[in-house]
Amino acid sequence: MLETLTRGFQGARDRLSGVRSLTDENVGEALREVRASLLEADVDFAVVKDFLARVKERAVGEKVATRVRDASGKTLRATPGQHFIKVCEEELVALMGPVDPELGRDAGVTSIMLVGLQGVGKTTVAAKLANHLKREGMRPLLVAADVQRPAAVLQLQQLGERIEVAVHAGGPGDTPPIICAAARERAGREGFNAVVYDTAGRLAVDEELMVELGEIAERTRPANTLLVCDALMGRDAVNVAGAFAERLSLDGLVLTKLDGDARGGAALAVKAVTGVPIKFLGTGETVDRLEPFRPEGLASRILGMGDVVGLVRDFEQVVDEREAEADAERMLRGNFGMDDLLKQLRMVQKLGPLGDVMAKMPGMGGLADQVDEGDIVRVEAMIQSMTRQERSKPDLIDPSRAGRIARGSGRAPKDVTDLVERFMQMRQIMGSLGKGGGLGGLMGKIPGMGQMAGAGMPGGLDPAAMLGGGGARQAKPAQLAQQRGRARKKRKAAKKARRKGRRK
Ligand SMILES: Nc1nc2c(ncn2[C@@H]2O[C@H](COP(=O)(O)OP(=O)(O)OP(=O)(O)O)[C@@H](O)[C@H]2O)c(=O)[nH]1
Ligand SMILES: [Mg+2]
Repeated sequence: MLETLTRGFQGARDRLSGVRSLTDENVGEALREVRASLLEADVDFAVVKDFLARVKERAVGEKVATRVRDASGKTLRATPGQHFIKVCEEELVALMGPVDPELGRDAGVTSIMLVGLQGVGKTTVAAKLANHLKREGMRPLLVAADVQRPAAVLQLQQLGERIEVAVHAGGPGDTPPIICAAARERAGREGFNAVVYDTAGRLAVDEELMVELGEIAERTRPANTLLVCDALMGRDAVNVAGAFAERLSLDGLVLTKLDGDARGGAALAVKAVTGVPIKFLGTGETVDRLEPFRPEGLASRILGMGDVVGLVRDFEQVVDEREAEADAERMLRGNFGMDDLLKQLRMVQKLGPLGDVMAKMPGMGGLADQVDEGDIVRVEAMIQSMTRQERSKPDLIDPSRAGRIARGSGRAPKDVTDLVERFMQMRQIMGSLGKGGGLGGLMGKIPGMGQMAGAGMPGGLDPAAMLGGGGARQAKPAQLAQQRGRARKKRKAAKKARRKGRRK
């Protein structure tokens, strides 16, 4: 998902690594990489041109604050490359946002009409949205308003059964506007407080479809009209959105099949060109693969820095919120042991396919396909072979203890020392992040990121590294070297920090 774009921005960042200042020339060169990837991702040409011009102007023109003091008075340093990425991030967010994440309501009812071309995923999105609303405690009704395709009603009914949501279908000969009007009345009568209308698709924007949709809209007055487009449409999504917006008042867009397309350029351009904001992303075939769209999240994923906030939200779905918050606070104070790590890893396992989780972790996008569940199992085995004392104070683990732990878990002693070393780095990084004022402080920093980048994290937090290097086992040599380099840098930084700490 969005790999093409990520590659471009990472290439740009690599080009700027080590430069002393941002100049017309080096920024221009870096932006050539970005430009190529934007065009390859099928982003609208005018949008690309505009975006690059803005980034260049700001990156070169703005006075760069390379040193800032954080709340605790520690001086943080940002490199020109980090400043460049921060500008890119802010411009990406500006390009895709702002987005009002709330769905509209009318007289207490959240009604949503889904429109779009054939096969883009309307019916799937209808079920996903109903599922989403149900989770939020609402009582949704799905409406099968597609009489074009014979199997369409059955498809929605099957989905409805799976998520245990009622489906309203018409009788023989009923037209879609009649079906929808009847469904609206039924919702009022039977106390449904959300209604999702799944309409028929056409191969192209045609008059017949527009008339039908206009009539449905008139009779049901949906509080939200959402256009569904798939990522495979590329730049066409922008044209289609324009055509629909001429006839219907669109409140937003749902961009589907982001999992199936590396380009995803539509995500960047559609708001800028049509003014229609993206509201949701579809990232898979199953009903749980729907994400409220947050420009910040997508921007940081595009930049290869993961989606920390999205990840935190996923966590919230599987863990007790208050406990998680307390854990996070404690971890951000640099106060956590191996048991906490184990708990986090188990939570990660609960979140779903590891690759999906990794894709959202900072600095992890590129490794998403390469970490397997076995890595967690191996780390788990090592932690379980530690004594309680060793778990809470991993500093105790000397070579002889490491040998014992290795024997107990069937790993090599080096695996154990690596784990401990990485753990110490992670704890230190967490500690320095937390200094900004607990979890709220961390979250506040994510969109701006400058301070986070300055907090001694060349590639962001790197949970792959926590997986005992296992994440890199199947990585390509170049990636491996890059990762090792990064890990080395981090180790050095951690050592330095430890020395400094001792001196105090
Ligand atoms: N990989 C992936 N597949 C998706 C996603 N959303 C929908 N699909 C698949 O796309 C195909 C078409 O989805 P539908 O929901 O039937 O599309 P539709 O717009 O209702 O199609 P029509 O009613 O024929 O116009 C199905 O095979 C879905 O499983 C997604 O986010 N990711
Ligand atoms: Mg359909």
